[in-house]
Amino acid sequence: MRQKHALIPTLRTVGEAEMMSHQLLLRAGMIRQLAAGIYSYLPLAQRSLRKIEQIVREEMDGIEGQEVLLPAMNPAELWEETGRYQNYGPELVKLQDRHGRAFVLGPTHEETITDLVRDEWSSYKKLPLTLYQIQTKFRDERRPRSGLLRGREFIMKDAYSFHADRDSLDETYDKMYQAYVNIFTRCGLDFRAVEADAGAIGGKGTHEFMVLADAGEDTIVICKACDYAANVEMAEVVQQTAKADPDEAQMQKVATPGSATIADVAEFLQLPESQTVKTMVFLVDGEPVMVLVQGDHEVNDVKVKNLLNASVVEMADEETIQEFCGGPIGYLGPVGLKKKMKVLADQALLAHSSFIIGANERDYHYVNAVDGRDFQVDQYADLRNIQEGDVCPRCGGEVGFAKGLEVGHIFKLGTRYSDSMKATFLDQNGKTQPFIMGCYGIGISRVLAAIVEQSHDENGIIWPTSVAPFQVHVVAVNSKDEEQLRVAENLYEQLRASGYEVLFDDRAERAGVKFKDADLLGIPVRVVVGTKAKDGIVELKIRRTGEATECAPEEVVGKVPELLLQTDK
Ligand code: 9G3
Repeated sequence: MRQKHALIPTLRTVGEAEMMSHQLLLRAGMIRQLAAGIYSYLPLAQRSLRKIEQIVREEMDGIEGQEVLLPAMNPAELWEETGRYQNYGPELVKLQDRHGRAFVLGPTHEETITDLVRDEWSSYKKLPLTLYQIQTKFRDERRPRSGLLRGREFIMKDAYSFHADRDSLDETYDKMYQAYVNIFTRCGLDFRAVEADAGAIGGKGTHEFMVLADAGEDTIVICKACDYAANVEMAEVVQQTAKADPDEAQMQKVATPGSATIADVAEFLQLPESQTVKTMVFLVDGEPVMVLVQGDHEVNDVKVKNLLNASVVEMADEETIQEFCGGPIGYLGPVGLKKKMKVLADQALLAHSSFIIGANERDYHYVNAVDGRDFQVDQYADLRNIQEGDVCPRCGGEVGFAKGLEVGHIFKLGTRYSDSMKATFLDQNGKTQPFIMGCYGIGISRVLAAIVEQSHDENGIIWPTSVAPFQVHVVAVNSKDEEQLRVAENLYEQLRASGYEVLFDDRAERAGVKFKDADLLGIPVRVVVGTKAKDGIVELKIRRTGEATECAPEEVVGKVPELLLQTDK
């Protein structure tokens, strides 16, 4: 492509964009905002998007995925069958056609794909079936921000699989997991597959694929020694210290005036917070439950929910606390409860020979309270949030926190949609069964931004060769100089004849502008044709490392493969 007529409107600065990927995609003339959260993809972005999509297609086809393209306009009736027309708020884009019929612009396509399959596919002999599409999704985010990272219109690859039984779903899920690892690796991303909490979408088993980037909205736990990663709420804590022998000393009630927080109590008693106990009371499916954790730890309510197999866990209200504990928040404990309630304790408290806990009375705590003597803990379990420095549940290495940017999410759906939509097949006994389903998403436009987020320097984007808009950037430094332009033109034609994708800066711009733009666009290999061209010398530069070498124009084509390899080291 010749830059003289190429729509690549580069900018030196942009206004409000704070996310690096947002800034650089705008400055490199790759995207332009049409409306909040709604972007046009200019030629360079379109070229990279198509490469990302091609990688996705190869990996989906590689696991027997069949590409379809579903409508963006979906009849509201389909979404009423699953109850999602009513459930989703303003984020769901609704419209009417000219006859006044209600439609939605698809934010995802579980309903649409299930409707297609229920009409067309009904024998176990034809399962499993994996369909996928690459399509524009609509989600009317209240606060779209960060460019392509949270848009209202974005490109998603969404795949859906249909199975006769769970084993078949598990098999496809594992293949999809591996395909995602391949896709994000081929895109040059540093990512982690994170076990996530099934959450609202239902079904057991779900993984998020997180790109490590400070721009990430999620906090994930990663091991510094192995590739373990998990959401904070899912990360398992490994109990380190052994159980302590109970303290012989008698429990004592001590006045702790105005010490309603862990910090106050620890300071008043001149002890570290790790020697105090934090008491929380939850309503677990309506039932009060007391949870004890070490003073410097945080209760993980998802772990409480999963331990008790509950569906709703919330903080207990004041009156429930008064009714069951008899004292105010800040002075709660398991000793002398007015009404019995289940008492859970985090496993870290097994290492305490006695507890310092609230006395269920304002301005009083107990010290030397011993479990089994002065109160009863019903169950010890892993109930706290993992912290920096805890050990990796998989390899024992040290874990740390990182910001993650979600680029993919895979789910085992089960029959959540096939039940509500009566999408069934005949099993081998001729019995009607609901399809067992999986769904698998990748944010294609989000991947583009994530790559830029992870791969740039102060001068601009540094494209991995697999998704770069072009492979080679030929720059004629002074396009008014006959000799330079001729040498550059020849190189442009030779490289293209050899099958490379070449961007040719033939503009009548000053050298400084050309070099700044070349750094900004981040094409992996640059051929600079400058004043030395008359001596038969051109410069080869690797954008990622800045490494530059000189050679004769006729040597350039032979050197490109090695330079591209150097880029992706
Ligand atoms: C909606 C709206 C927004 C939504 C959804 C539905 C997110 C919704 C979750 C998914 C699950 C998977 C298939 C590909 C992978 C992800 N935001 N989700 O269902 F109506 Cl307005 O999209 N779908």
